[in-house]
Amino acid sequence: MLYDGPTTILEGRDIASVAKYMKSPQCKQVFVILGAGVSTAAGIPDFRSPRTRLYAMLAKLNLPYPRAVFELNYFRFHPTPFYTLARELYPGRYRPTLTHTFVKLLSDRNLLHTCFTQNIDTLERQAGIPAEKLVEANGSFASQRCIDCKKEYDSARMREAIEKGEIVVCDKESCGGLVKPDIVFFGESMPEFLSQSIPKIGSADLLFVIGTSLTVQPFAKLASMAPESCPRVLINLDFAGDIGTRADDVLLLGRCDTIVRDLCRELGWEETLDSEWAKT
Ligand code: CNA
Repeated sequence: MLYDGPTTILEGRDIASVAKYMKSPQCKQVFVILGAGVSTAAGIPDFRSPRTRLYAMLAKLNLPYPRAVFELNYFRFHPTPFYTLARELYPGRYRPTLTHTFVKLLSDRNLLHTCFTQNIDTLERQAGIPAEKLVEANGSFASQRCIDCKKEYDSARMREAIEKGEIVVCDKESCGGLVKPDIVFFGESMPEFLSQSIPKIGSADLLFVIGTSLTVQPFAKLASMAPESCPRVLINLDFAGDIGTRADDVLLLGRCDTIVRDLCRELGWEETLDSEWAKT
């Protein structure tokens, strides 16, 4: 049930009230949760849109079911679908969006505590969000290793092979295991740093949830771990999770780049947003 009573911390549930709160001394630790929706404007579709090129490409790869592309047991015997996807999403082909740049501005203004991302496209890094404030919960293409002996593989050689469409095999003598980017597959445990970072959200003064359906764990529960005293702002095309049920939840439904621009205008950051984005 959406809450429609009075707010307790914000003056109202709108962009101007969020901006005013962000400029107040109460707002010191901002947390951000990102999902596939922040990268759609960069040209990387979320996996929910059947009319996209990525979806069509996956359909042509004869997967028994779409999520098989991220399953270790399937990969072990059929690495081509994942390698094809990796070639499509490999860092360097896409440019960060205004929304990624907004998170970088939060960091530049010493407001950002942690940005949790579910994305594997590394656009947060490309936007300049510092590594120590970034939790790439599903891993990334920034490193890779053998699925059997776990030996790391050289990044430049990996990039070259992926570009050529070649499957990479471990270079340790007599191993021969397949090399896989450090993306978390179904059935693999979440990185340890993720479980260490999750409780920190209990100290949030403000939470932005952007471009995610909040349907995949642990993200589905992460937003509800923010304290009641923390305004939560959802910037998304649709409703997500339980955001909207608390007094200081703000629902900003629409395209994230448009909403982020409106918020930056209200904050007096719009020019910097554009100049920082131009550098990406
Ligand atoms: P999702 O479940 O596909 O949800 C995406 C959400 O974003 C939906 O609610 C959309 O309505 C919303 N959305 C799409 N475009 C916009 C936009 N321009 N502005 C605002 N909202 C928008 O994706 P989640 O991230 O919630 O699901 C988690 C999966 C998807 C993770 O495991 C990811 O690894 C995986 N994924 C990642 C990428 C990537 O790295 N860019 C791409 C596709 C899927």
